Amino acid sequence: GPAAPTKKVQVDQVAYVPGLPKHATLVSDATTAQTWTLKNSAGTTVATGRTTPKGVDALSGDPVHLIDFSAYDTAGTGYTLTVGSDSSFPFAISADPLKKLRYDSLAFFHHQRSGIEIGAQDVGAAYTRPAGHLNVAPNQGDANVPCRSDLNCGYTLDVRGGWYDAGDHGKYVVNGGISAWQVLNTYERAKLIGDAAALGDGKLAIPEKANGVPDVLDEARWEVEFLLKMQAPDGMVHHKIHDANWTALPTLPHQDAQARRLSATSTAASLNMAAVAAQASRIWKTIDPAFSTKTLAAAKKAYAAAKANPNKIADPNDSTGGGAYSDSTLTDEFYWAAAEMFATTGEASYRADVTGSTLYKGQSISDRGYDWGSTGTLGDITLALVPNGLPSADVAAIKTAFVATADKHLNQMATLGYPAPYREVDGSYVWGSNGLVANNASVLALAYDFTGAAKYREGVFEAMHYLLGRNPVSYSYVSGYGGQPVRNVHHRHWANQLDPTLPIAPPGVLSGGPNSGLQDPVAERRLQGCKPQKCFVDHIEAYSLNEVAVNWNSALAWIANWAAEKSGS
Ligand code: 9MR
Repeated sequence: GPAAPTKKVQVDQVAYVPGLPKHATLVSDATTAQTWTLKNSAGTTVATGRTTPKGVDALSGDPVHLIDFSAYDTAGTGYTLTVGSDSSFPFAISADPLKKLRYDSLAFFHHQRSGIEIGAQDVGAAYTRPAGHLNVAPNQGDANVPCRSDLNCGYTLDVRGGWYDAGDHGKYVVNGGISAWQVLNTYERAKLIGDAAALGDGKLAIPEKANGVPDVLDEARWEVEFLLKMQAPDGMVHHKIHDANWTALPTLPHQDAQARRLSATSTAASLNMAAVAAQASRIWKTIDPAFSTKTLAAAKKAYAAAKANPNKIADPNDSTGGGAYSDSTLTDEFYWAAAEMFATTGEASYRADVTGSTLYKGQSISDRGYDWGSTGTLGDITLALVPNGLPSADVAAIKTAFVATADKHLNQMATLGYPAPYREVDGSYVWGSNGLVANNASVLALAYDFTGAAKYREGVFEAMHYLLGRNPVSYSYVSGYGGQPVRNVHHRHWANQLDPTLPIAPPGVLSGGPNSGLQDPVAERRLQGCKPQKCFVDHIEAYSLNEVAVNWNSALAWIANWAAEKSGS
């Protein structure tokens, strides 16, 4: 069966931030309050208090008590919380780990780069590897990739570069696009209303670290350039490129011997690329005017092509050798692309597409959250942050929708033993639940940005605590962080569980997290009957709940950067 939770006192195994609330969870059948003890690294008791019994928790099935040690606020490391003979993992009271995580979470993307050597000077000896998919044997490479044989598209494309999506070797426009967008939005938000100095040049260990351009932009550009290459001669954008069959585990990118193929173009991919390229155009406007012009031209062409082909849906069964990433509802992609085109150009036609959308004024924001198939909220984030010519009442309505959704999250979190701002309407957790937790935390963060109300900031940190160990499986879902971090994420290079000469994931990588769908053989075998937040096992073959992916790490990077900014820098 699933590994039993290792702890009865569940804490953020990394850090609580001085000046902010500090909550933990006790698993106990006791119906009366219990005494908790906070000890420092010397084992000396520094605070005590009583738990609040909360009964059986809906998302974990655990009988839980709340521990509130907010009143203790002395910075330090090596604290533990104890109830009876049960102790928590140690943790810090400090902002320092978050200030490190903001960069480690962004460093993930460099590891995922295709088409370039990952150098030891940037990533260390354990993670260095040759460039992948540059047509160097045995790679067949991405330099001149034909379409799948059933498509007869009559051309090949040079689609070298970009980021590998996840633990696999596929490159998928709709998921790569939202990830690049979110990394870019981390910067754009900081530049407009936050602390952009923390995201300057020289902050990441990447080849471009001394080129005078913020590293976070250099990293995202690696993906944006790839997205542009996926554009077909008619302006539509190919949905994805991947191997004919799934590569074995482990296989490093340069060892992949399989044929690579473009899947058909899709309306979703075209709109996604248009949105990200338009966003890139305004961000690089003064940094690199030629790139800004190039991205806007590609965006306009893709947007026009999508309007002319409004219902070209990616094949939902095209999942041999790569994920399908198929989505049949495109209202949100149209809205997001229109919002980015309008925010960048101010042109009337894009404005009409924004204001004429059924999603206008915050209608796409929901407490389920946003992801690769539900992108309207990305447009709303842009319209709420980037100055534009829309009526101020309409922009206010968008902000109000963020705040109303944040209130729903807080209401739900107040009922939970392990508060996380996410659940499906049926109470389940889906593939990539941690990504949804992090994205919903960004909605709480924006509600704080828009209102300044402390409860929303608190909600963001509660979500972070869930991801970093205050959860019913006692894992920190971020590699390298905490007393029991995930080690065996599904990845074809970080496959130490299968080959001890290979590394575990580097620090700062987010596991997809619990998935009650049990969609892989390990999950099916080991997790039958699990409660949603407990449907997790740290096993490399459990790809439906322990893979890593660019969209989940971009969500982590967004909230880690926000949280670091709000922890005092
Ligand atoms: O994140 C994707 C999730 O929403 C889907 O339910 C799942 C099955 O289609 O696919 C996930 O994405 C995977 C993709 O298909 C292939 N690369 C790895 C991705 C993360 O597991």
